[in-house]
Amino acid sequence: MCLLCLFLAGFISCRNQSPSGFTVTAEITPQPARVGQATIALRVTGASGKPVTGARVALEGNMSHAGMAPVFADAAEFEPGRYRANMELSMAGDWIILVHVTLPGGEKVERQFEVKGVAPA
Ligand SMILES: [Cu+2]
Repeated sequence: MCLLCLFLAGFISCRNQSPSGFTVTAEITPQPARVGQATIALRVTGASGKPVTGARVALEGNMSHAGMAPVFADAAEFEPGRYRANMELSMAGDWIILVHVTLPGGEKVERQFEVKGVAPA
C-alpha cells in the first residue's frame, strides 16, 4: 500500500515506510512518461537510510484497468543500493508499478508506485 506518492517535476517518488524503515524511491525517464521503453531507476534504502545492496529487484507493471497482462522487468544494481530496469510501457494511461525486492537475507518486500497519464507514443 502506497502511503505517500509524490509527483514532482520529472520525478516520481514513492515512500512506503515499513517498521524497519525500508524505502524504495523511483524515478522514471523519459518525463513525461509516454508509450514505449521507459527507464526506471530505484533507490532502495533500509533503516537509517543505508543503501540496500545485493538485493534482487523485479518490477511488474500493471494498468489500472482490467484485462491486460502485466509487463515484467528485472532491475540490475548499477551503484550500491541503486537499481535500474527498462520497462516497455505498452499502452497509454495509468500504470501501477509493483516492486518486488528480495533482500540478500531472503526476506521479500514489496512496494508500489504509480505512473499516471502515460502519453500516447
Ligand atoms: Cu492497458
